[in-house]
Amino acid sequence: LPNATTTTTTTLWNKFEKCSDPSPHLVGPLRVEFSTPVSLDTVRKENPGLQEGGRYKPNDCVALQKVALIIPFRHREEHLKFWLHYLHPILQRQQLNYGVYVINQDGNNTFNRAKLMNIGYAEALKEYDYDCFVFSDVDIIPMDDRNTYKCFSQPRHLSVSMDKFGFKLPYNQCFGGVSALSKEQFLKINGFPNNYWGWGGEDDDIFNRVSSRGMSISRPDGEVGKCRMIRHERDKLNDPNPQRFDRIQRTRLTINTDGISSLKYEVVKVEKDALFTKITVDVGKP
Ligand code: UDH
Repeated sequence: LPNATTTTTTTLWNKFEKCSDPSPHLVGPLRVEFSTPVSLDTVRKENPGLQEGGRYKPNDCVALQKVALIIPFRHREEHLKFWLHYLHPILQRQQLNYGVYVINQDGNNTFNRAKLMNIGYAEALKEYDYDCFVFSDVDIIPMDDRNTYKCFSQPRHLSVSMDKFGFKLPYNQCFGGVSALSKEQFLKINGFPNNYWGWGGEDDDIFNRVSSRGMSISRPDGEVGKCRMIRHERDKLNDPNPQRFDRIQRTRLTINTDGISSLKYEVVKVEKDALFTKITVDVGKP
């Protein structure tokens, strides 16, 4: 056969084949810095292969997982631009079928990170049959694309060696920052708690949920798991929650009644950008 015909046949064939694991497009360690601001327009131009709403799937093979990326959000526009600038190319090299959901808390009540993540799970599933959910703070960027933003046989903690903690895990039960749960794992723990208002504790409650349902935490090694956090001051309306210490003692008593099964909220607005779907929600107040 002439070469051209052979190539065409191979391409058509691969289109219906599963993508290989790991992706052949990974490059390893990445330069990550936040000194030069990026504009959304630049990031849009850098990522011509996206579908409206920040959706992507590889066009030469079938992605191994359908991943919804959920970002709890309010007033962090500058951080979001860096996140999109760095993450879109990484996620495409990882050959994921993915969508980016920015869950924006409306109004001026106390921030509720875990509830926003529950809402992201529910809203993403209304749009597409995702099988994996990656929950990411807007200000954390991975420094190695081998840290695949997908799900594993156990709930995954991805931001394991952060610059702000000297590239070490601050404590063994740590599950904050960036995590990944399959739909099945998420439902097994009844999702996340809805009643942690303000900063802190909700990530430890999620850890307790995972271990009380007999699961363990999967993590990349400390090299692959390196990430940078964008430095920032404490946000308004997200002061440390004084109830957090009591609440995390009671996870086993609250897990069945408080979670995705009891989630209540109102969607205020849905906006589709080329780079993300922004869902503004009323989460209520404490
Ligand atoms: N978030 C927002 N808006 C807010 C609060 C939180 O978008 O007003 C989201 C955002 O995705 C953020 C995540 O929730 O990445 C976690 O909140 P955080 O960044 O406040 O938590 P972290 O523990 O920082 O990273 C705590 C404040 C540190 C102050 C240090 C002052 N030098």
